[in-house]
Amino acid sequence: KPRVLSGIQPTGIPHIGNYLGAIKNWVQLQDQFDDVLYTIVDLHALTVPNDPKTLRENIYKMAASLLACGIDTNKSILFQQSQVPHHTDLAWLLGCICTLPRLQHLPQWKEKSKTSENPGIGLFTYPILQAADILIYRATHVPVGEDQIHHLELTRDLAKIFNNKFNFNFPRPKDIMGEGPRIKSLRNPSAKMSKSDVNPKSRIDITDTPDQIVDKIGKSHTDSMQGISYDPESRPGISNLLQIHAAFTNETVENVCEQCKSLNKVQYKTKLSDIIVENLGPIRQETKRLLSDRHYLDTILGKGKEKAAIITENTWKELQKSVGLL
Ligand code: AQP
Repeated sequence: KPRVLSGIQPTGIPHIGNYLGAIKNWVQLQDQFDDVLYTIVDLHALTVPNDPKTLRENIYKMAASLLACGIDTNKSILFQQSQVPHHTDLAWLLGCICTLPRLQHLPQWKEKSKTSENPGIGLFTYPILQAADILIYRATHVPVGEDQIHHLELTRDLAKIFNNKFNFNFPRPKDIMGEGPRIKSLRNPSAKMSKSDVNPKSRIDITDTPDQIVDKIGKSHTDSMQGISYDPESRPGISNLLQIHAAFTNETVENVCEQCKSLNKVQYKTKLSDIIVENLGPIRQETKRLLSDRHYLDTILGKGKEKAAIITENTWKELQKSVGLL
């Protein structure tokens, strides 16, 4: 039976890259599948230095943001990863069958270990925990960004090795690539838009005010060429803005270009700012409203945890029997 699972790190308010590249797609998947789980992966957020107070706050911020964007707990299960203990239990079992070179070759590790000072073991092994997040639910479909494809491949490999070794029956999870584009930083269009970018002007958060949106789009990095055209190679800045535009209005980039070809860059940036302000307005207000009701958020996450935990309990029992612990 198909089951969808995906996760997002509570490392701050989601930006429009997270929204257009992942969350918008998650909202649609709730109507396409009967069995859908979304998890706030707080244990993954611990792989980089974290202040406890900020993390606690970020978990609420992420829960409120996801609900405001349209995640509906009548259609999907929304829960906090750390509150369901068998994710880490399974991660241990998978870690015991995963070889060192398999992790060392992952492109994200190669990249992240270069930029982090003294990276912890958690940053190295987190793809194993990610595999456990998926396999403990026997999820069959995982919406992922292209940066996560290698980790899903690892998940499939570990499932296969585990199944062969212990005569188990993990399914082979498929990736469903979201249709959303990869949104680039507004300050450096060769880098992706990221929550952890030190420059807040590089991204638009889903709770940014109209003034902030106008300011960030107005100051976004473009080029000295005339007019509006789509060419990610030679015009990465303006092409990024066109992608954001098309994703918000559910049009093709070609269509958007056609409509805007007579505008100059200042006029185009004003038009795009208006579109973003209009689309994010209700999300900003709803996130703010939900954040002022912590009791409600606790209730939602509490119920999600209960539902998720029930699913994992049987699998964990079977796993223990298979490996000889029970
Ligand atoms: N720039 C982006 N464009 C499109 N999609 C994006 N995603 C992230 N950045 C972009 C997608 O959002 C989902 C959740 O991502 P995450 O928060 O779990 O981790 P991330 O990919 O590492 O996102 P950030 O914003 O860069 O966070 P930090 O800075 O904390 O690492 C994923 O599906 C991701 O593909």
